[in-house]
Amino acid sequence: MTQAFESGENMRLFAGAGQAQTDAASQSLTDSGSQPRDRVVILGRRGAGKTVYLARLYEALWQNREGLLARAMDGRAHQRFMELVAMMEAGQWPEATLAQSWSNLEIRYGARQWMLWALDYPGEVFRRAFVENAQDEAATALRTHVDKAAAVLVLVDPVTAARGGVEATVDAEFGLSAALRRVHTAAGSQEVPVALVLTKCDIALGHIREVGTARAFVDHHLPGLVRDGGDFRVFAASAVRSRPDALGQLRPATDKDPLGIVEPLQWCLKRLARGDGGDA
Ligand SMILES: Nc1nc2c(ncn2[C@@H]2O[C@H](COP(=O)(O)OP(=O)(O)OP(=O)(O)O)[C@@H](O)[C@H]2O)c(=O)[nH]1
Ligand SMILES: [Mg+2]
Repeated sequence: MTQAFESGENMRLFAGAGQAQTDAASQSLTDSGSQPRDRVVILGRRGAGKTVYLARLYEALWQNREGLLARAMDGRAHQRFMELVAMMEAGQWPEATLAQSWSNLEIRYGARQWMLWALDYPGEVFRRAFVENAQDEAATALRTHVDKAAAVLVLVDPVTAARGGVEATVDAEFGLSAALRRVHTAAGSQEVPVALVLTKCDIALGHIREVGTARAFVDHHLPGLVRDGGDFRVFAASAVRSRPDALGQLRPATDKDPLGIVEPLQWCLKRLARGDGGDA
């Protein structure tokens, strides 16, 4: 089951692509002097869709979709992802995440192999780390992982971005731009690819179409993030489709494949593999 956050484990928690483990073709991620940058960090406020996205991403990678293959190093992590997927197959959404958990994944992409630490954490930790600058252990750990990010996946719920209240906007603009500024400042001249993923596009497409493209949506609704967050590539994804039940409640419908969930990671890994700053 979930390997929950415990004191002292915080350095190992966050989604990270670690250094190559196996052969000469394996890719060591980049290193910026004293601060090794060896992980892919997933950022997202409360309810952004982190848990659903990670579970469906793992499922897709386990099935070797889009040329990327993943295998959890620990069977309990594999089981946890599969339980989340099964829960959605049964029409239930996961509960809001209460404890941080991590899963060490072996990722194979072409001839390269990475270790990726898939991390799931409660969205409140994101707020404490980057809006409130809190000094508690979990918030400090998240900032530490951000300082070691070789690549970042930022998950944003477009419905909340378009219609959310002040707290959601503060998280999305102030919090995310603070996190990305921190990434780029710590990285110095080193490029850290950042993929911003608009989640839940099965229900959010209307909000995006109102503005035009996914990039235009971000420009329009999150101008503070665009101004202060540095360069990022925008993606749109639907980790799971949904349909209303008899009471009109949206339920997960897993009979259709997810859309666009592998591409952001694939893009980051291509950028890291090329290491030349060019487009993938
Ligand atoms: N339609 C649709 N709804 C989604 C999708 N992903 C997430 N949701 C909805 O968003 C809710 C929150 O998703 P989670 O993955 O639990 O969000 P989280 O970022 O892990 O949230 P915290 O753990 O509270 O930080 C889910 O319960 C669903 O109602 C999606 O791809 N499509
Ligand atoms: Mg969660």
